[in-house]
Amino acid sequence: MTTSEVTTSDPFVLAQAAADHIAQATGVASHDIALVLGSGWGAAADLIGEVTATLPANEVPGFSSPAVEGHVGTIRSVLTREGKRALVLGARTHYYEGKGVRAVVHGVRTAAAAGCRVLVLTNGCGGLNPAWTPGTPVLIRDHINLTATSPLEGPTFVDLTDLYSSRLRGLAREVDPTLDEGVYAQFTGPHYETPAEVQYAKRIGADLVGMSTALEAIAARHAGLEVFGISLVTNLAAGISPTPLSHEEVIEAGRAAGPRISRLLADVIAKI
Ligand code: 8IG
Repeated sequence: MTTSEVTTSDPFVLAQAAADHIAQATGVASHDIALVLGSGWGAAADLIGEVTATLPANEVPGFSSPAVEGHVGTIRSVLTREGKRALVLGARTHYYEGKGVRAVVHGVRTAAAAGCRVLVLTNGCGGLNPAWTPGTPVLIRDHINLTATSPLEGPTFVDLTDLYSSRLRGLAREVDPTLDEGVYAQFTGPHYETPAEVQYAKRIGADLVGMSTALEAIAARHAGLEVFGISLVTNLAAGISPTPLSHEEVIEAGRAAGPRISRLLADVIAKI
């Protein structure tokens, strides 16, 4: 089945169609854990286990090819050493692509429809703490949604207390006690912040600035998933660093941090 063969205006029906396609194409009836890989995290799934199937994302209903270099357009099924089935979504849709919030959270809803109970959200982002040099992983403790939108429609009053599971953050700190935590502010992008906007984010309590994750986390909570969020600080946010931001810097910081964050993610997954 291709995307064009699924015609529905209900995002949950579309997610179920995607989950059905994944079950059929991977031969795995139900998955346990889903991972969304952001900037710098492309290779981080390689240590999780054995890849048993790789699907081009654009063949799965509702998914499209990613817009950003450094993002991977595949959906992989991985068998972990503990016998769990992980669904690795390498095809994130960002809000700035203009496809709407439903498209942004389609992967999350697909993960839930595929049976997943835990969602690991990763991203590359800007850091506000100067001690976080490029390549530092930081646990997301909470978020501030600055997109002025929500993935939920209608009177859907979902509680977001402990959205980023303290249980899962605890597991991560057992793996690496040096991990810091921070509050992630999602801006819409695609431009980076001005230095003034970074100072604003700092004053309202943010430690990290990015263009993803918060909307996905909200949809995940609504779908009943337990959320683990982890950022890779690939650059100091604008004005924190004396030098301007570049996409090349972001890609390079991700490359350099690859082995450490791959090991970290695999060790956390093994404990879930
Ligand atoms: I990678 O500094 C990455 N993504 N908003 N700001 C925002 N998004 C980012 C940044 C950043 N770095």
